Amino acid sequence: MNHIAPGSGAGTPAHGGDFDAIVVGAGFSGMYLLHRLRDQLGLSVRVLEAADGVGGTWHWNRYPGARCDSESHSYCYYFSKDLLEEWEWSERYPTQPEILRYLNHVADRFDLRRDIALNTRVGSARFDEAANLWQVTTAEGRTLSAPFLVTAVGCLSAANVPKIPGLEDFAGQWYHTGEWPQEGVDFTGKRVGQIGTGSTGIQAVPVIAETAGHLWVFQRTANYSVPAHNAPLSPETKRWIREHRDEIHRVMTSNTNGHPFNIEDRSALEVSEEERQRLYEQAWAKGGLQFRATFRDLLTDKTANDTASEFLRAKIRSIVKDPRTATILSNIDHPYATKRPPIDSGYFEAFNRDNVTLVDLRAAPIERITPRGIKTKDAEYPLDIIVFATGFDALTGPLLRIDIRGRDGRSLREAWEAGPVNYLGLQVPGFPNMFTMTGPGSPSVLCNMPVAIEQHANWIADCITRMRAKGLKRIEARPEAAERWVRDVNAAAESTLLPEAGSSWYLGANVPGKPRVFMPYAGGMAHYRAICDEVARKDYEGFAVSA
Ligand code: NA7
Repeated sequence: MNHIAPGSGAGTPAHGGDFDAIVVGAGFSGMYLLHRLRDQLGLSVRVLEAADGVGGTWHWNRYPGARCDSESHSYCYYFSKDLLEEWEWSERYPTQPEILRYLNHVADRFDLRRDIALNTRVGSARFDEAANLWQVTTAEGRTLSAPFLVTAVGCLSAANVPKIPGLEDFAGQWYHTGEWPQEGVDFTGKRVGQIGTGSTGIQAVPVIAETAGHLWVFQRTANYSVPAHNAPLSPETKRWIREHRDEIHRVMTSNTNGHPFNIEDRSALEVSEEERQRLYEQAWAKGGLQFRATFRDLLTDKTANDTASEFLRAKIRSIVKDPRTATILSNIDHPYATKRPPIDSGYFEAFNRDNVTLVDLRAAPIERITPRGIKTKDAEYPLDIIVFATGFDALTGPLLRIDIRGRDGRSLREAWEAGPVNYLGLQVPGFPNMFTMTGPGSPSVLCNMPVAIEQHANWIADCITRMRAKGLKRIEARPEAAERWVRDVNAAAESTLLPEAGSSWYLGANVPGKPRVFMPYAGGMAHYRAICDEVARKDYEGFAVSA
C-alpha cells in the first residue's frame, strides 16, 4: 500500500496544497515530526521515505556489528512517558536490529504508518512563490504540495563509495556498510577486504573476523577507540534507569552533548601524572564515549588532549601483539576526539587473530581494484568480498542529492556552493517555509541524536503553531542572520581542537571536491537550545515572517 495521496482524515487544507506539511524521511526525525505535527497540531502531513521500511539510518546500516554508540536508555524518544515505560532495552549499547524494532514499535504505537509513503524517493522540491507552496516531486514523477517542507533526511545517509578505478570489473561481491543487503552477507570462509577504519569499520572488523576465512583491513588513517564494554542490562540497572528517568532526561537536555553524563569540571593539566593515569584507567574500564568527559579541556587544549591521546595509543600498543601492526594502528595523526571517537567491542584484539591482517595504505596506497581483488602500490590482495566502510557524504550530502529550489528557482546546490549557509541550522535564506532537521549548522552529530532531534522537531512545531495562531503564512531566514550564524558556527569550531583533524567528515574532507567547512555547530547543545528559544521568544528574530 502506498499512502501518497491525501486523505488520512484531515480535511482539504485551506491553502490549496495537498497537505499542510511534507516531511522527507521516516527515521527518528521524520517519525517524531509526523506525530508532533499531525497528532498534536492537527496538521495533514505526508512523510515520504525512499526505503521499504521506517527507521532511516537504522534501516540501511545493517552491517555486521552495527550498534549505536549512545547508551540505549539515552538513545530513544523522551517525548512520551508511556513509550518510555513500555519499551525495555536489553543491552547497554543497542544493536541495529533492536533499534529498528524500537522504531517499528513507535510507528505502530503512534499509528504513523498511514501517513508514511514508503518506497518513495524525493527527486526534487520547488518553492512556488505565488502559491506559497512547496511542490515535491518523487523519483517516479508524482508531485505533492504543501506550504511547509521539512527535510528529515539524516546526517549520515548518503553513502560514500570512493571512486577507485576498476571497481566495476571486480569479480567478487562488494557492499557499502550504509546500504547493506537486508538478507545479510555470508562471510564464511571468504577472503574479505574491508576499506575504512572509522566508527563503522571498527564495529565491523571483530564480527566479520569471526567467520571470514581471512580479513584484510585496509587502513588509511589510524583511529583511537575506547572499549564499549557492552553487556546485557542487569535487572538492577534497568530498575535504576526506570527510577531515574527524569534526572537522566534533565542531564541529557542540559549539557553539551545530549548524553546522560556530564563532562568533569577539571583540567587534565591540574592533576598529577599519577592521578591522571588513574582517572584514564577508570574511564577506560567504564568504557564508551564517556571517556571524552574525563577532563573538561580535552577538546580545547592540545596539551591536555595529548595526555589522553598518548594514553590511548599506549593501550593499542599493549593490546596488539605484533609490534609492526601495533605501530601502524597507533600511529594516529589527529588529537583524540577531533574526529568522531569510535567505541568498540574487541577491535584491536581482532588483530591478534591469525585470520586478520592490517594493510597500511599510508605506506602503499590503493592503486586500483582488479577483477581479483585490491591492488596497492606494493601488492595485490585476492578477495571474494570487499566491504566499503568508507563513510558518508555527511550532513549536506543527503540534502544536495535532492534538487531543492527556493525562490526564483535558485538551487540549494548553488546557495551552498562554498559550503552550507543557513540560520540556526534550521532554515536557508531564499528557501521559505523549508526547515532542515539536524542539518549542518546545528549540533546534530556532535550531540546524542534523539536529543537533537526532539529539540528541532519541537522548535519547528512551535514555530508553525505560532504562525498559524497569528494567521502568518511564510517564514524565511534573513540573509544577514544566516551570515552571522555561519560566523558563529565557525567561531564555535575554532574555539575547539575539532578543526585539527584534517581528514574529518565534520569538515567535508572525506569527499573529494566538497567544500572544507566545519559543518556541525560545536557550541554545545544546551547553549544552542537557549539560542533557539531566545530567537522564538523574540518573535523569531532573524527570520522574516509574513502573512
Ligand atoms: P567515517 O568515520 O567517515 O570513516 C570512513 C573510513 O573510510 C575512514 O577510515 C576513511 O579513512 C576510510 N576511507 C574513506 N575513503 C577511503 C579511500 N578512498 N581509501 C581508503 N580509505 C578510505 O565513516 P563511518 O561510517 O565509519 O562513520 C560515520 C559515522 O557514522 C560515525 O562517525 C558515527 O557518527 C556513525 P580517512 O580517515 O578518510 O583517511
